[in-house]
Amino acid sequence: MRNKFGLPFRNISIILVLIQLSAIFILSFPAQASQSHISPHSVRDIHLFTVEYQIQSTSTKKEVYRFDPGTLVVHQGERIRLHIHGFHGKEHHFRIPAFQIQGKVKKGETTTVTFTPQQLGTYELICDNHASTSSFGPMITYITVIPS
Ligand SMILES: [Cu+2]
Repeated sequence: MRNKFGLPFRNISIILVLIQLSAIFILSFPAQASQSHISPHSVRDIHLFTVEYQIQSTSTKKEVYRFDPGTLVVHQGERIRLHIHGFHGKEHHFRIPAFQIQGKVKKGETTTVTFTPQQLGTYELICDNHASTSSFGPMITYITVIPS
């Protein structure tokens, strides 16, 4: 027996069953409910690079060391794993005084530090070797903590 589409009724029954099974399958995996985009167990990896800029002309030669990027935005209570990659400059001794962090990164190496900012505000990650313009800096990244 065939319907007006020329399909046997048995085939339509099979299609209907497949549609029902698909719906059951899809509904059995609800979308992850997420009130906040910050999971207490997750860690966000951020990569920072030590770079050097130079200009040279017949009359002048200047260079400056920088962290790239120079601004980071993180959330309050967010676990951050900061990887600082040494590209340019032999060695950089850095500090994040607000988070009681200090360390050094050497050329060709990566130094990783972790922290979980609790207070809103903007904090400095500064290189002591290149802290000001007189020492080929300032080599500073500003870490801004915003509400989660
Ligand atoms: Cu430096």
